[in-house]
Amino acid sequence: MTSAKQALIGTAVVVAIAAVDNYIVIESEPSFENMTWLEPDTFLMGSDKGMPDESPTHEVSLSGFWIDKFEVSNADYAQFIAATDYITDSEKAGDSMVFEFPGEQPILNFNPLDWWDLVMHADWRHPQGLTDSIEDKSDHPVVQVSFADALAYCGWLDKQLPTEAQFEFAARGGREGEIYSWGNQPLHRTEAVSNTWQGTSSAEQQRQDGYQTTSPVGSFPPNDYGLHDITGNVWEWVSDWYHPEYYSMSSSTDPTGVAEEQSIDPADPAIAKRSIRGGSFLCRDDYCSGFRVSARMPAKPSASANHTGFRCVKNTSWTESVLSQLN
Ligand SMILES: [Ca+2]
Ligand SMILES: [Ca+2]
Repeated sequence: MTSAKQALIGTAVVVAIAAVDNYIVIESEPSFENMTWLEPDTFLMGSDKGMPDESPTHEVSLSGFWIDKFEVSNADYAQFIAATDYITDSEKAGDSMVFEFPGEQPILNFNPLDWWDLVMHADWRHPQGLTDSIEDKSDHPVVQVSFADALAYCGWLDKQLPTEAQFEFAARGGREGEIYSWGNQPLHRTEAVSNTWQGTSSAEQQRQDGYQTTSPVGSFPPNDYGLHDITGNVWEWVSDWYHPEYYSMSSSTDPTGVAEEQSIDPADPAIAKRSIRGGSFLCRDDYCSGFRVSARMPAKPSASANHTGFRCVKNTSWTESVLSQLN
């Protein structure tokens, strides 16, 4: 037996032992580095107490899948760009959406839509425009990436974007029927468990969780499945086309969303939208609350913004993934 195969079988043994738990992590296998295996399971998706598009609560069964423990970072995305010379959609367009913080005065009649600007030369290397850089943010989540930019990265690694069902199952971490990835305690009554918007001014929120915009991935505690920032920090692209009534018609087994031509956002019906999940540093208890595990948001797939990133999944069975390491 070659030493290489011995090493691989060693990895497989680690997998077999760890699989006794509901989720596992293979730290020593590059293909699955910083990924967690989630066993096939059935869960209650959605909420009857949230927004209308989160209802009805319904039972969904999922095959097992691997999911990234962290949001994809700038360092991760830089490796992809270096290997492929890929050009993102915002680089092609020459501009992208940036949230302009309103300063230190408390915000009255908070409406984030008032604060978004199309900024020249904002892209993944310059999340807020040319005055900004990722030079000291290599461990922050990549942002200013469109749906296609996210999909291209995952495809480069032979991975996929999660479905909405996979994302919500992962975000719940086994907490059936609960509101947040950490339980039912409202954000303002907990320690800083997630990078969100807290308070009524930029200065106030910085004092409370330490970050006005993105935080390095993994800065906050993981959920019960070992996933960091699965709520908060940045919104994350998922693979489903958005439909506000999808839960009334979705498959109960591995649902993947409606077809593109069926997608509709009632607020902007002319454009088919993808879904984003998990909320961002701009969400707070009384606005957006996208960090609720059942919260859904439509997003224009060609658009990018400085509050949206992603993570990948790998839709291969546990047995196949172990065998692939032995071949
Ligand atoms: Ca914050
Ligand atoms: Ca997130």
